Amino acid sequence: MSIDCELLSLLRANPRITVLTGSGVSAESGIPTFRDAQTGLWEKFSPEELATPAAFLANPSLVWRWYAWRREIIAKAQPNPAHFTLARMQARIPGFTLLTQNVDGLHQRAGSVDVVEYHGNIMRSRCSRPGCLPDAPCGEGEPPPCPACQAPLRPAVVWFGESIPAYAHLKATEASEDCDLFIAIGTSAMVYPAAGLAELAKSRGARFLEVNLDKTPLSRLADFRLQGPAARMLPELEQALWPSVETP
Ligand code: BV8
Repeated sequence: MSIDCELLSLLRANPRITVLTGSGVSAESGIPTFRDAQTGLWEKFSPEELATPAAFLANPSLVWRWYAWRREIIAKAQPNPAHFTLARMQARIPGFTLLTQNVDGLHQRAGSVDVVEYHGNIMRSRCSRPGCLPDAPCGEGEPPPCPACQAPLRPAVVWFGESIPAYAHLKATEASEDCDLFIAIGTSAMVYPAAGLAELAKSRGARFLEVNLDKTPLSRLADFRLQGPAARMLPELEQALWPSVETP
């Protein structure tokens, strides 16, 4: 794969880089993307139907079991070369911020630090009563009761119709406003406000690289595109940048 030499010179000029990942980065770890049809028991539901406060209110047990099914898949998954490459890039580039829409925690397991989890983390649970426990241990039950107030626990993710946690929103906005290069990897750019971050970066003068299997609504904004699987594209980008680096 030949990489745009303008992109390589930009990457070599110690730029401030903000990366936004979506479920396409975890696809090669065996975690279904949101666009992939759900399988088995869950094939008759769409994620948008289940990942909402209304769905949880109406049928907490169904929603809890959907998340338990996803947690099981994630617990068995391993980070893939895309995750590891991003962790190495973060270690080598001082002004590197990683934002993720993914809730699987694979970036952290690959060694990335200070990951901004824009939509939370599926492996953590919190009390469904606002202001109660923000992080609670899971006991028995589908869903288990909060150990503090007995209200149902819920996964610590951001559902459709819920606001982005203030800290994540602030960090992501700042990192998108103040970067030289914004990189969107494995996201269909369908969900807002995450999908608006690339446009925000561009409006502040950043260049934009999109890494994806296909085109997306963001492709028209891209200064550079790497079309292909992230687990191959990112290691190849790393090799072109730093030929000596040993990628396992
Ligand atoms: C908000 C956590 C303000 C949960 C997720 C009506 C009422 C309220 C809000 C709205 C509304 N209508 C619209 C909205 C806004 C709404 C929204 O955007 N809806 C969409 C459906 C139109 N957004 C919200 O509600 C957000 N909050 O607006 O707050 C507010 C508050 C109250 C009232 C009004 C407004 C909150 C959204 C957060 C939802 N939570 N996740 C959980 O996981 O269960 S979203 C979830 O879906 C993911 O986190 C991610 O963000 C999204 C999936 O997108 P992708 O990651 O991009 O994945 P996808 O499968 O789509 O695409 C994969 C891509 O990878 C593809 O492009 C594919 O080509 C590529 N790919 C595949 N394999 C590879 C690859 N690329 C490279 N390599 C590969 N191997």
